[in-house]
Amino acid sequence: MRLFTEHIKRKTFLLDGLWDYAIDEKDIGEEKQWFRHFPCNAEKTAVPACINTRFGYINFQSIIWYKKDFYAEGNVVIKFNAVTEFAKVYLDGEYLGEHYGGFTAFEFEKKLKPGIHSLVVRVDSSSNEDTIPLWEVDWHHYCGIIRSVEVSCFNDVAIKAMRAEYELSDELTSAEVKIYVKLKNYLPFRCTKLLSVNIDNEKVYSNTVEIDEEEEICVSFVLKNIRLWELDSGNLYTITVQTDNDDLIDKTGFRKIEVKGKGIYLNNKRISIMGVNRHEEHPDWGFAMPPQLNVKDMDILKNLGVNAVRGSHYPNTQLFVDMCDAEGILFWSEIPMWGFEKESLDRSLVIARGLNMHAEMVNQYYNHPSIIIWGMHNEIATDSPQGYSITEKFVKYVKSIDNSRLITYATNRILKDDCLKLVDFISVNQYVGWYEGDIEDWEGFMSNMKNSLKEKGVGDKPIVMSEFGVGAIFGNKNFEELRWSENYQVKFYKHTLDLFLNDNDISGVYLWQFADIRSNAKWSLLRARSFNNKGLVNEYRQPKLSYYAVKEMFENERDKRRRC
Ligand code: ADA
Repeated sequence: MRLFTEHIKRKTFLLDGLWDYAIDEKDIGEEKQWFRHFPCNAEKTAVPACINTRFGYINFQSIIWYKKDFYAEGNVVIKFNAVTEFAKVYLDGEYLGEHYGGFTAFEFEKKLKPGIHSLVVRVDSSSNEDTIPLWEVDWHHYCGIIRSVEVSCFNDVAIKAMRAEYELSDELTSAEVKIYVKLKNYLPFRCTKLLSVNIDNEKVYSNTVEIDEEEEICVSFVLKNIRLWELDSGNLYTITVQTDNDDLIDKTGFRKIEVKGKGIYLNNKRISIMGVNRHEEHPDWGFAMPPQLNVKDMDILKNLGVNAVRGSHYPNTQLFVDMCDAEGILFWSEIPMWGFEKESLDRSLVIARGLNMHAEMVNQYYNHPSIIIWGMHNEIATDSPQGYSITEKFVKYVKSIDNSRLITYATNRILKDDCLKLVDFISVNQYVGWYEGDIEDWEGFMSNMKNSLKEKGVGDKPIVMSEFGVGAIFGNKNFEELRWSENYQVKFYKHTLDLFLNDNDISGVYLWQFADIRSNAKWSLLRARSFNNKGLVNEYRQPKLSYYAVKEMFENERDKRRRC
């Protein structure tokens, strides 16, 4: 699940494998107490996986029950790395807890007698006006237990979390580091433990701590001669927190990201983002891509020469973000709030769920140095008071829990957007040359946009072109540059990249998109084959002509910047 070992001492195992499952489209399972008496005709399905990749389930978006028996004893924590979307969890016939939100982890704990225990999960993936995502999005609603389920057993004290905060010196050569460690004591009495914290091989803390029930320890120290985390060189430090019988290992990197005038600066150097939007999706696996497919995507991205990825439109697996950390590739992480119109934006459940999704994303991904951007939402009604109010709430909240990264949202209504002053930089989704106008109309659009931003008083903020692209059906090559052909896509990117990468007002690009994705079958005229076909590679990662054209342009740009 991660690129490195998280625990050496902790007793932990995965429940991945075949589980019993039963479909509950009529929603009778709770009444019939399936959490106690699981249907006896239940068949098997794999976890982690999306049910939709099985025969006959492609459009399934309703309730499934899952069951798995396992042996454990003591203080047991069951961690679900992601369940899409609404999970109710029962253990040995009793309700344990519930969680809403499909792309972040959650856990429940219980003291168990030695023996076989029965875990039942009711997964509801239906959508309505209160769900994030809404029912209509431009991707496929895959559902199920999409990431691993992990069981850990503790005798006494557990290391629950570790967060590494730091402040770099002006010269970026040293850092004042604060490591916050959360401990939980499962014993019914106060307990004493020797706690140590190492950064790489250097011991920065070793002390006896006393824990009642829960304790947070802050370890402060100055780290000198820092190897900075940079583009293309993901210099990482390993932080190991341990007691006599538990441990937590994580990696972080030291870097400074900020906005100055119209530029985005990493470690005091202005950067030009050369990125793609990527859905963590594959038609045979849905969201539950096996690790090797994620590794292969990273191979393809490196070969393409990107320096950034936007995890459109939901938090990605930690494994993928770990790879971005290790490769020195910037990552934009966002919650799946996509395309909300103003009517849905002041619903209290939507606001509460959105805030909670931000809280979970920030807390779980905090230590990743590659994440430089928290994305608040994508293409919502930011031209309305409701859009303003929710954006303001999100920005204020996220800044209050993490003030070390940049905040933005992607707008598809740049000329009438009312929320731009709330964010650190402006992100523009625009499809000139596809849904509107011709490729040659981009110049006119850009100059209108810049004038309008000046008039709105936000002309001094950096601008990132967060989405632009055109559809191309893999294999459709012509002598002409007609729409839906690979040749038209090449023409489009040659024109737009030439324009954006040479424009000093533009701080970066995220092409739409890395790979073709399965999409909304109802939009058949816009989504040929029921896929969004704007990928540089198709859904099986076969390269289109545009892949090579973009690779060449990114390489030239890198050379140009190296020479400067
Ligand atoms: C939007 C949206 C993407 C995708 C894209 C497209 O900008 O954010 O998810 O739907 O348009 O292909 O039209």
